[in-house]
Amino acid sequence: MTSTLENPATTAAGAVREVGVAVIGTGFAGLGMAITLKRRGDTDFVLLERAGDVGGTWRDNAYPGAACDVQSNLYSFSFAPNPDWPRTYSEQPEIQSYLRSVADRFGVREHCVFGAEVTAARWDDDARRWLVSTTAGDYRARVLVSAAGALADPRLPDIPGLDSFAGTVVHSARWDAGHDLTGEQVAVIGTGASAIQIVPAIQPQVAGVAVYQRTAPWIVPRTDAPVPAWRRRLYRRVPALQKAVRGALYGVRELLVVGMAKDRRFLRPAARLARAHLHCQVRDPRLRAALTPDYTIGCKRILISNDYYPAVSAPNAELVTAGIAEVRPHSIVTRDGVERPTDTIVLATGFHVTDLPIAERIAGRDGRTLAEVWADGMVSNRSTTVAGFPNLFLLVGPNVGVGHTSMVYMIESQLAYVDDALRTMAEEGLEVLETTAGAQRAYRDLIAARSRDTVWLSGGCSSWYLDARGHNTTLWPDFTFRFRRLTRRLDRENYVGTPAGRQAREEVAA
Ligand code: N01
Repeated sequence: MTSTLENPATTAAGAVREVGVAVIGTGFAGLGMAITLKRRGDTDFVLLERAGDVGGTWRDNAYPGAACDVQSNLYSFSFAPNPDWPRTYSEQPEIQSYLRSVADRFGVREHCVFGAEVTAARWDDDARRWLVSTTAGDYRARVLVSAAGALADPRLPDIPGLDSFAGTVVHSARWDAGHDLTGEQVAVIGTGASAIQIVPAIQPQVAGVAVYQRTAPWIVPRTDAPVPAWRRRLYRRVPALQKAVRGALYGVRELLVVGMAKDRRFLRPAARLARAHLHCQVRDPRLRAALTPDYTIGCKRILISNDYYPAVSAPNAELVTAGIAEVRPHSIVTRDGVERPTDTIVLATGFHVTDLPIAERIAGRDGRTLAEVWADGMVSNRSTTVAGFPNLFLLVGPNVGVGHTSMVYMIESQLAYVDDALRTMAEEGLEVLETTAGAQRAYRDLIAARSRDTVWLSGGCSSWYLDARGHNTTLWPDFTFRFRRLTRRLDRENYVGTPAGRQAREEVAA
């Protein structure tokens, strides 16, 4: 594909722009896809971004205390190491600025159309193109890549009376930086990865913070530290050293898979560490009991923090475990009848993951949306393609999530797969490439078999990793290097390809 695209500005009203590849989103996945395309010499593509800047999840999650709980040396693109990470675990502003600098360095920004929310995408079987409608105009694309992310759309809890609340309600992923919490009575609902970062960040500032906990999380110490200037210099002079550190971090984290997916006994040291951490940081036995998890470690994401337990133990903090009965205009009432005056409610209640909103907007060959096809659970071939949805690639799709290591590693594995699919299409002169239902069934069976003995299914918790039927449709249930091996090359035998000018039906029958 060669480019005729000089300026991917908003299309004129009514005009439909022709592009080779339309990519939805500009987070790690979208940017990575753009860079992969450029490396192929392909510049005929657009990145459709609903917001006004690149960054995706890391742009949107700008709540106080937002930081990554995977070391930055690992949580970054392998092809764009950053010797200047200021800390072992970076905070949101550094990660966002890294993504912006990657976009600039690789010339991705000129392909971005900002303010372009994809409202619908439909495969036109006659034209063999994706028709993509956005709030900034319409596109016709040969290939559609959804890099919309799994942690993109906030999940709001269904709590009686929440709509009647007269104060401020804010979700962790839609933080209002202009709202000053100083001196307020704040309610934080949820105790996941986001909440345990928000609570210590706001506790010193507010008059009072009530943390509404439904399930106590497992928390281990955060071994964070500033990266000294000499080490940054060393990384700059000897990039191989930073690469080696990255490799070591990857290897150590991968050991967790043994405990989570193979043999539960290997999780015991992590559980002991978490219990000792709680014991050291919380002296009050009643509070400690309330903070003690009642399920196997690893069933939900293992959290890392040194300041969450001290924050909930502070005199102006309260851990509320009674369960929320209702929200009133100026208070929250728990099931034990206690009413707590509240000025601001922080919803740290997670995201739509097993019911991705983007899936409701992408319709395949027979007109059904991904959401409809996935009504009984998300299925795919190699987490990336779906039967009935030709020339569509999903990044951060079903069963590609990881709780123990860097998501960027998984994204790069998928990028190699998409790259090989595009190469195959070009080499074989294929206009259409579609995976088979059989390949999808085989992949679903592989996921089910490898998930069977994992802590996510039998660890005694409910988590966003599982769908409404209790199936693992989000996590990759094995070592991540096995996913990389599986996606290194396109499994050509699992695809039907249609050359330009040939009838698709003939090909499928052949
Ligand atoms: O969301 P979550 P999150 N009433 O879904 C509770 C990534 N991340 O935004 O456990 C009361 O994990 C819910 O309770 P329960 C990371 O992958 C990464 O914190 O279901 N409570 C839970 O406590 C993470 O896994 C970083 O019983 C309600 C919380 O809300 C993912 O994002 C940082 C409720 C939701 O937890 C999501 O994390 C932050 C209700 N009606 C996030 N509904 C890094 O550092 C929900 N809850 C990389």
